[in-house]
Amino acid sequence: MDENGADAAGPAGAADSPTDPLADEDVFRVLGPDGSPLPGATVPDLSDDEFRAIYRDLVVTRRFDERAVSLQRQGRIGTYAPCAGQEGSAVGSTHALADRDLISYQYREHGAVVVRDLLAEYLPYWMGHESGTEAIADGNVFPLNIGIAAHLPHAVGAAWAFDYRDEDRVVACHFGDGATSEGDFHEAMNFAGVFDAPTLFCCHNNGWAISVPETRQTASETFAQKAEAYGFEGVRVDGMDPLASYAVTRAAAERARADRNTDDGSGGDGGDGDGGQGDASRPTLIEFVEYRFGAHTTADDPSAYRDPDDVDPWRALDPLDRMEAFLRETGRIDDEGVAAIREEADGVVADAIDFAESVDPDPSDMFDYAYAELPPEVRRQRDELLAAVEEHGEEAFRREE
Ligand SMILES: Cc1ncc(C[n+]2csc(CCOP(=O)(O)OP(=O)(O)O)c2C)c(N)n1
Repeated sequence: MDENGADAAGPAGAADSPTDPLADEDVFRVLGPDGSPLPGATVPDLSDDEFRAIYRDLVVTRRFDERAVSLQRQGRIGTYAPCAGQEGSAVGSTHALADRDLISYQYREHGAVVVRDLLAEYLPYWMGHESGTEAIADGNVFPLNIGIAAHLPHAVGAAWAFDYRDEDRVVACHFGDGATSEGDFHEAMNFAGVFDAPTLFCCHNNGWAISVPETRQTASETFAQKAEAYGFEGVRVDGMDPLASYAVTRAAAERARADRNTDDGSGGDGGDGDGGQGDASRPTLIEFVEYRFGAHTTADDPSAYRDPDDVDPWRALDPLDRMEAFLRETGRIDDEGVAAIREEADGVVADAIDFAESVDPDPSDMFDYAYAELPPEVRRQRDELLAAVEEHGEEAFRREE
């Protein structure tokens, strides 16, 4: 068996991988596979421009993803985590938030950064520049997190702080199904449930944690049901349906805001219109059921652990195709509109790449962000580096092309 869990008999876990995306009836959907609203489904009450903005952000995210993989192959960025297939949940859910709400994500939800219009500022991160994580803070996005589930307690802490300070803000914390096997997930969920921290736990069940299929990740029937143990609601939604992702996140954010700012005499009603007499603020666990079309990262080869044919039924649910079909069918976009958005996306991504490649890295950056005050040993290392740069010149420390 190799390090990906595959053996000579074929991809390990292939039989366990989810192959029928529509089999589970408890998954909330607005759009059918062809982009038509399902019978009886409530389409979110958005303006034509808002619907088109969701589509535009999906297209920008897909374009970014294609270019990022290509940049990595050319050696122009480091290892990258592709998101194709998963744009609907990141984009749809972020559109459902207020700009003041905080996003804490894992490493694959690039669509959230696109919605916050921070692509150019963010891309330098993938080139190894610390400025890429610093800049997105201005758009209320925490730096991405490679340590699986390690950001969940921090996200809940931030949410609890918003509550403590009577700030009308919620936190959307994104992570994969693999994160649910970490202690941090359970500690964060428990704390949020006990202390009403206004947190949206956004679990992206993309079928895999690298080579581990979801059926080997948990013996629970669903990831959403784990919320029950912590005393709050868990919902399953089609993460490849941007409108369903929007609707579920919107409802969860309203639940998290409920009856906030009411015990300080401010008269706020948390936006639920009941003068503050409504239900208590509650967190929600949202399980986005979706699929990763490509590799885990540019360092991974998924053919080692899954049958490439398994992807096909999920490609039929492509979030971009469904959103485009919905817009066309409802007369909100035509060929010209689609072409204009694609052209705009090409430009936005090209500009982001130009910007990122123009960033002049400062080697001392690597010491600047972990500590408010540098511990003596780290300060000594920084001073040593700066002295060496002074003596030998910066060029001596740059990688040879
Ligand atoms: C604490 C920790 N353990 C192991 C890893 C190695 N690792 C990187 S990504 C990954 C899989 C994560 O899968 P999942 O949470 O489902 O998210 P996905 O990559 O599928 O989006 C693992 C185990 C890590 N980064 N952090």
